[in-house]
Parts: sequence; C-alpha cells; structure tokens
Amino acid sequence: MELVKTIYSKKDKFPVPLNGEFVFVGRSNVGKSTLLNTLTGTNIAKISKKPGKTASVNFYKINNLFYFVDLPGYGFAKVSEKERIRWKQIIEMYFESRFWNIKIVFLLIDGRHELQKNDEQMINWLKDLDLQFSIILTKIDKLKMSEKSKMISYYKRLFGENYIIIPYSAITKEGVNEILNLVEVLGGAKN
Ligand SMILES: Nc1nc2c(ncn2[C@@H]2O[C@H](COP(=O)(O)OP(=O)(O)O)[C@@H](O)[C@H]2O)c(=O)[nH]1
Ligand SMILES: [Mg+2]
Repeated sequence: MELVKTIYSKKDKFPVPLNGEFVFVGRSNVGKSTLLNTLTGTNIAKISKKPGKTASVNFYKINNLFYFVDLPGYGFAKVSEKERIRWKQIIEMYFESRFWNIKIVFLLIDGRHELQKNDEQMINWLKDLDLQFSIILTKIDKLKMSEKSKMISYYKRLFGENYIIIPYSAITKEGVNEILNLVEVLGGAKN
C-alpha cells in the first residue's frame, strides 16, 4: 500500500481513478487507521492518540489496481465549528467528485456502543447518495461473548438483512478475511 495523494481542499487534484475505490469512514478513534494497516499488512496509516487533527482525504493505492480511501474521522468533541464545517465540505467534495468510482463504503462503528447521532447522519448521507455500504463493528475483542452477541443482534435488528455487518478486531483478526473477501468480490484483488 502506498499513500499517493492527500486532499486538503478544492485546490488539490484527485488522483487518476484506477479500478474503483473502497472508502473507510467513521468516528475518530474508532480504529480506522489500524484497520487500513491490518488489511494491507503495513504501518502506513498513522495511529494517533490525538484525534481531531486537520481533516484530509487520503488515497492509498493498492496493487496499482484500486484505492483505499481514508476519510477524516468525525465526532471528536474538541474541534472548532470552523473545522467541523471544513470536515463536512471536504467529505462532500470527495463524494461529489468520486461517487461513480466508489465500490463500497465501509462504515466503522465501535462495537461496544449503540449507534451515535453522527453515525446516523453519515448513514443517511450514504443512503441519499445511493452508495453501497457495509458496517464494520470494531474493537469486538473488548466485549465478552454475551455482550458481543447482544451488540451484533442490536445492529442486525437496526439495519435489517440488507446490509452486511462484520464484527471485527485488530487484535484477534476476526472479520479481516471477510472484509478482504468483500473487497475481492467487488473487484479489488487480495494483497
Ligand atoms: N482492542 C482494540 N483496540 C483497537 C482496535 N482497533 C484500534 N484499536 C485502538 O484504538 C485506538 C484508535 O485507533 P486508530 O486506528 O488510530 O483510530 P482512528 O482514529 O479511527 O484512525 C488505538 O489505540 C488503537 O490501538 C481493535 O480492534 N481492538
Ligand atoms: Mg486515523
């Protein structure tokens, strides 16, 4: 995996489309960078203890075939109103420019918590844009067996049968193959 482009504003040019893109989005600290590293077997996506840094869209090129696109994390309380607006603009700009090249959006949700308001907003946004998405329940290793089945049922009830829900852990690697298979099925190639 290679970071080929970071978009900060309208002035930045998007990279050539290649064979589609797989998008990763979620609240800050949900485990997005860790997942990108896990999927690609690299350490290129920075895992930061300090959320709320400058919002950008990062394009990672995979096997010269397609992109993993890392959208800025949302829901971090300590960012200014100005940063929040910028965050929305940059994601909007990304979706508007590239919706046609998006294979699927992976929406990461912390598996320990019920759906948050801003996750719901993101879901409505994805639905409005008619983008296919799948839910990844992260940090599932932190749950006891009984809590885990409870949260999985909760999300299945919430989304119904139309959405793929993948319980995942960077620690146990549960769910990693399922995510990679989905990427492969949708036209990407496994690493
Ligand atoms: N236990 C556990 N911790 C995780 C998992 N994924 C990420 N983390 C931790 O959660 C924190 C935030 O991860 P990061 O990937 O930087 O989140 P991001 O802000 O969404 O990119 C880090 O301390 C990670 O080590 C997971 O599946 N299980
Ligand atoms: Mg990150």
